[in-house]
Amino acid sequence: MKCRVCRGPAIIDLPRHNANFCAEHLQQLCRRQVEKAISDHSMIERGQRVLVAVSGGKDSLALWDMLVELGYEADGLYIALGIGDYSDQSREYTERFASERGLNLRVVSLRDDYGFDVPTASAATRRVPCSACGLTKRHLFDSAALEGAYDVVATGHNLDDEAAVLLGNTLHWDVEYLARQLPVLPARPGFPKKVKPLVRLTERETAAWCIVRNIDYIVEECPMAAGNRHLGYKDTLNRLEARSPGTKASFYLNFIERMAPLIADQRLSESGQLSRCSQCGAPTTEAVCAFCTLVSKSAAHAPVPVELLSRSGRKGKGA
Ligand code: Q46
Ligand code: ZN
Ligand code: ZN
Repeated sequence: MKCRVCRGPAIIDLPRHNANFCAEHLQQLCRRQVEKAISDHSMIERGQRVLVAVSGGKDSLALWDMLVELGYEADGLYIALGIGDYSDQSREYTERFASERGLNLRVVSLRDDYGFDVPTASAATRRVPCSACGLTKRHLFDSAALEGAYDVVATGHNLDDEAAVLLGNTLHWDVEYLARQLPVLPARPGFPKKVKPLVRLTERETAAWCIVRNIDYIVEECPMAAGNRHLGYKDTLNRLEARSPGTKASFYLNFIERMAPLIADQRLSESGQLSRCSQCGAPTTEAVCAFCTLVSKSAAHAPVPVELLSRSGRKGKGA
């Protein structure tokens, strides 16, 4: 097996590119795909400060590594969600990555800083765990970005994630969600700009990046994700991809290029009438925002062990 570029020994075959690559040219390919995503969608300008949402998994650590390598000023934010051993280990991987590279990492602990964790919030609010978790993460990333005067929040959603969400939205013809499924969300009053620079890379490619770059990451998935629909869509797409390499990329990237512009006017109005939360100042349609409501219910609830809830998670990444 020879590298397509240098004809040296290859370490990975990528059927969607109909080629094999050595470690050096795999990195070149990944860098080019990320640079293309950033420039095609005007994600980050030179000199802007980026806050990377890091979870300790391969995608977010690869993203942080690539952004720094590409010369962006990128700090990390890790949220300790209190999901048992999974959270403890993912925090260790994240902290080790940051300290070995001398990068700035901010850690927010739901239990220490807000008096609750995701399993308890799920029980206290009767939301599925990923809903309570997603709401919490969105709020904390938004507020940390605004407080720290970051220009952009970057998340590690990859091609597999986005294609799976697209498949779900398409199967339900959820036009409003389809119209919003873009790799960039512009800043709005009270909300930072959000970008997904890995949308042109598969998870196999981000995992390979981590291996060749000596990045140790948590391999286990969040226990709350087990059996969710998102994983089912990924599995379906993987089977299509195995039969016809390139299907996943063409499904998602052609949607973004050809279809999304045609349905752009179906986007839900997100500006609406927003006031400020009386407790935290975040934009909200109510007197108190959904996050502050969740905090007050969850912090008053007795802690719920993760084992009680780990089978009820419904949604993975994208929450
Ligand atoms: S961490 Fe949170 Fe994910 Fe776990 S509880 Fe769900 S949303 S699956 S990316
Ligand atoms: Zn090569
Ligand atoms: Zn609030």
